[in-house]
Amino acid sequence: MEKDSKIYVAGHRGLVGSAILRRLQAAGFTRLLTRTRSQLDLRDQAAVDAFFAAERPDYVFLAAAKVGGILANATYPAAFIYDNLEIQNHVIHAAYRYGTQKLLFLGSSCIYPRLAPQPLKEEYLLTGPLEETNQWYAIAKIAGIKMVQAYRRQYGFRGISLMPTNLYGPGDNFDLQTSHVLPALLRKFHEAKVDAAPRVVVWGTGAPRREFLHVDDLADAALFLMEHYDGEEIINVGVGEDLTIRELAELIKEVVGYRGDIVFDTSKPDGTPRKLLDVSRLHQLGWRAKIPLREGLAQTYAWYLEHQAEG
Ligand code: GFB
Repeated sequence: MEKDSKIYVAGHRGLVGSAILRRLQAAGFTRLLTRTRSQLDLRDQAAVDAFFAAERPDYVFLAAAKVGGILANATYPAAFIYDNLEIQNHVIHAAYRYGTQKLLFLGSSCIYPRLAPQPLKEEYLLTGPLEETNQWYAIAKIAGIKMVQAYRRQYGFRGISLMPTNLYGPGDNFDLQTSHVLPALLRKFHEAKVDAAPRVVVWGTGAPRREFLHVDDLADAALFLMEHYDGEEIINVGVGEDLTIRELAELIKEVVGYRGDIVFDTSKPDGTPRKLLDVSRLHQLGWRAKIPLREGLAQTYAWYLEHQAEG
């Protein structure tokens, strides 16, 4: 990418898109294209087509998606499958049609079979049944991966797909009904501390294991791979280490400085027992995550404290 290449970041107000935008700005890219949802609804094919015809971006980071935690995924299956299929179909097809040189698509670690061996290697895709709670989202993301591969095979279109593990960081969704576990727990422990509440309720058994990557690391990996990787195979992006939800809760309790108890609500789903990514392919390509979880948590908590009034 040249510093004056025209680069479209789709979804620039989300957790991932905003981090990619910050990373590109820091690297000195000057022609960054963005559109808010009210300016351009990516579920509207004609509008996406008109945007690409007028702007003809050289590079596209496709970070626009409908995302949410375990409860949101299970509650809104239609929205998760429809919105994501629409957004990615329109953007990938328009990028191909209007001469985009390269596109980066973002999947998710939930595309892998629920009970696949750990750590999850890229080749485990489509080797078994998916996790029930987020299968709708996963199917849409798998369709996106296959679409990118199909356009490369048939048209020589240079699309690449990254599979990030669970992400967190500044700009995350802290709504307790729709968020992922990490921002939810930061908020719950913070509010319990402020209210001097005796306990914090954590969903599920606490036994599932998750891997967490700071979104600034993901953005750095996205820029690195856009510049240094051009292949059909998907690439996992993670840290290569995980912890239980119980351990995460204890760590967040410590970072927030809460002194009460932790209780588990086992009427809530656990989801996939474990999804640790195998990151050997990423390491071979020359990239590694840098932000340790405790440091990332402290920084995200500070961000939350500064911005909670806006939410
Ligand atoms: O982050 P999370 O919502 O999604 O939940 P997944 C992870 C684990 O944390 C589950 C537990 O076992 C939850 O039951 N958990 C405990 C909580 N307390 C809470 C809480 O207060 N809020 C939430 N949200 N969880 C997502 C998928 O799965 O992973 C998406 O739904 C996406 O599709 C994302 O792929 C990466 O990790 O289970």
